[in-house]
Amino acid sequence: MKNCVGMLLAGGEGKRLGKLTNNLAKPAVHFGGKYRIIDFTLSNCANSGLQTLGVMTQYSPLELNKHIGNGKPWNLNRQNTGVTILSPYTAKDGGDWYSGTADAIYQNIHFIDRHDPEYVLVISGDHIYQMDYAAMLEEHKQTGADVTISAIPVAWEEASRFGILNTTDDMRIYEFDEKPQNPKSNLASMGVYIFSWATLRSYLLEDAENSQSSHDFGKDIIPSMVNNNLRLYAYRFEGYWKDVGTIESYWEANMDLLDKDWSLLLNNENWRIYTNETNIPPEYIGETAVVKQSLINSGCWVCGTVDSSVLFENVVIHPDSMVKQSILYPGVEVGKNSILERVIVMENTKIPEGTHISIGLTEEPLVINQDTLSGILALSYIG
Ligand code: ADQ
Ligand code: ADP
Repeated sequence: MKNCVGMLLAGGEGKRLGKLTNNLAKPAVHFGGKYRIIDFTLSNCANSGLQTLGVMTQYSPLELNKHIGNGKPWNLNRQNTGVTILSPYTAKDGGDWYSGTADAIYQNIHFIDRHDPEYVLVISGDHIYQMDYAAMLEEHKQTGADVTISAIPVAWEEASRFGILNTTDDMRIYEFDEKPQNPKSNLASMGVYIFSWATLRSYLLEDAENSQSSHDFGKDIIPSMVNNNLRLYAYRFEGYWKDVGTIESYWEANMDLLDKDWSLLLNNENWRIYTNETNIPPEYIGETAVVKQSLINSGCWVCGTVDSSVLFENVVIHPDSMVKQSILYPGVEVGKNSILERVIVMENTKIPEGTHISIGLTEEPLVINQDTLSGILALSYIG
């Protein structure tokens, strides 16, 4: 991966994640009991042997920047290379906001040029997956492609949320539709691209001059490359991949960690997911506790029932309460005799004794924080 620079897009607002992204960039949202969403992509970079990574932040970057720090957990704390946070203000003179994903790369052309790479890997900070980018680069070289796009089949009813590809038998892409209303295939772009830098560079310069363009990879750059008959190839990814763009898919991806039949393994020794570690005491499981099919992080104190749930650090579950199919962020406390089902409870929320909130399987899981709690209790979501 020496002649490849990674560019990680981590600046999207993530509106569809609603309350989870108030004051927080989507890639920094908590995930899986001890991680942030972006840890999966950062760990993929580390495990693939990537040495130079630029992270483009924009919307509410404070916590994200703090989390990434000097990149040590991901072995990206090297001198000269390693990880560099690229905020719009440090980019081009004057520092406009990034108007689209391609503009974010365009404004950082000087950063990429400094490393003079042959290839550029463009990735997103909001996907849950374990992927070896080095294997993809190998295929990019073998096919002699200008662009390689990682692709995976998705459920047909979800296909219009993605960029959809059509390929020949040898995986050459002859058609690309960004979020089509009537998809002609269910092979979706994962938003993971490897470009030959010289080609991408010239397209970015041209795109920047085009006032009709929205400066977006999916909407502008890729379609224009297909139109110009460049060599675009799809790289078929085999494995777990999820775009956690909505509350429902975010909740599902957390639940997938609890299902032993899924192929997303946090205890895969060959593909560790790294994060910033904190130093807190072990969890305590009391004698009245019943815990099954759950992830329980350090510092938790459990005396009630926890079933099919994800508990981040320092969560307290008082006796005679039940938490099911839920995600509890750090420092949440659930009072006695409470029932929580299919909810996401945000940091340090105190659920009072005797609370009953059950969200049905057909409804979107409910996000609760201290500010919205009293309103929710007044409405009493009793299932
Ligand atoms: P979307 O998921 O809609 O589609 P988009 O909103 O463009 O992708 O965001 C991609 C990534 O870039 C996200 O990680 C986001 O945070 C980040 N980002 C967005 N705007 C940014 C900006 N101005 N500055 C910095 N970062 C920014 C894309 C592709 C589809 C593909 C899906 C797969 O366009 O073709 O199918 O990803 O999820
Ligand atoms: P279903 O059986 O519900 O139709 P799909 O295989 O179509 O399931 O995928 C449903 C969701 O799971 C999609 O969002 C997809 O991205 C994700 N997914 C795809 N491959 C895997 C996998 N190997 N393990 C877990 N989830 C996956």
